[in-house]
Amino acid sequence: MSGRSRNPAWLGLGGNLGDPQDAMARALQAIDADLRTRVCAVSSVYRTPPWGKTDQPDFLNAVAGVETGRSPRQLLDLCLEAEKGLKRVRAERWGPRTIDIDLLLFGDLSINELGLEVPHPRMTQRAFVLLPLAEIAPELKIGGRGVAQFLASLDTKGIDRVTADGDWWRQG
Ligand code: PH2
Ligand code: MG
Ligand code: MG
Repeated sequence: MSGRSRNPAWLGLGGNLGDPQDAMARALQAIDADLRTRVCAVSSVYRTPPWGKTDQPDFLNAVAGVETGRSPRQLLDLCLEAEKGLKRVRAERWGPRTIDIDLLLFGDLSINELGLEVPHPRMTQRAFVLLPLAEIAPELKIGGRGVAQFLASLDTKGIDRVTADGDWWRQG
C-alpha cells in the first residue's frame, strides 16, 4: 500500500509574555501529537529585539520544520488550535503576546487566501525568522532565492542564541 503523501512545511514561533520558551515547547508538542504531522527539525531558541513595534520586551523565537499529510489550511488550523490551547494572549497587532505560530512555507506552494498566505509575506524581512531558519535549513529557497541571501541584507545584531541546540522542546 502506498503511504500517505507528506509535505514539508516550516513554522515560525515566538512570544514575549510569560514563559515563551515553555509555550513554544508545548505548541510543538501539540503539533507533533497530530497523527498526520511530525516535527522533524527545530532550531535553537533565540532572543530577538522586537520588530515592527519596538517599545515592547524582547521576544524569544524559533523555527520548526514539519512533515505533514494535512493541507495548508489544516496545518494553519492546527497551529491556531495550539495557540488557543495555550490560552494565547495578544492585545494588539505586532504587540506583546504569549505565543505566536506562523505558517512560513508549505512546500513550494504560493497561496494567497483569506488568513492564509504562504510564503509568509514578511518572513524575508525578519532576521528573527531567517536566522533560526538558516540554522536548520541553510539550503532552503524562498521564491527561488536562498535563505542566506535574504539574511545577508538584514541586521542580526542584538539577536542571541539562548539554547545550545534544537532539543529544548521535547518533554522530559
Ligand atoms: N512578532 C511580531 C512582531 N514583532 N518581533 C520579534 N523579535 N519576534 C516576533 O516573533 C515578532 C516581532 C508579530 O507576529
Ligand atoms: Mg507573527
Ligand atoms: Mg500569527
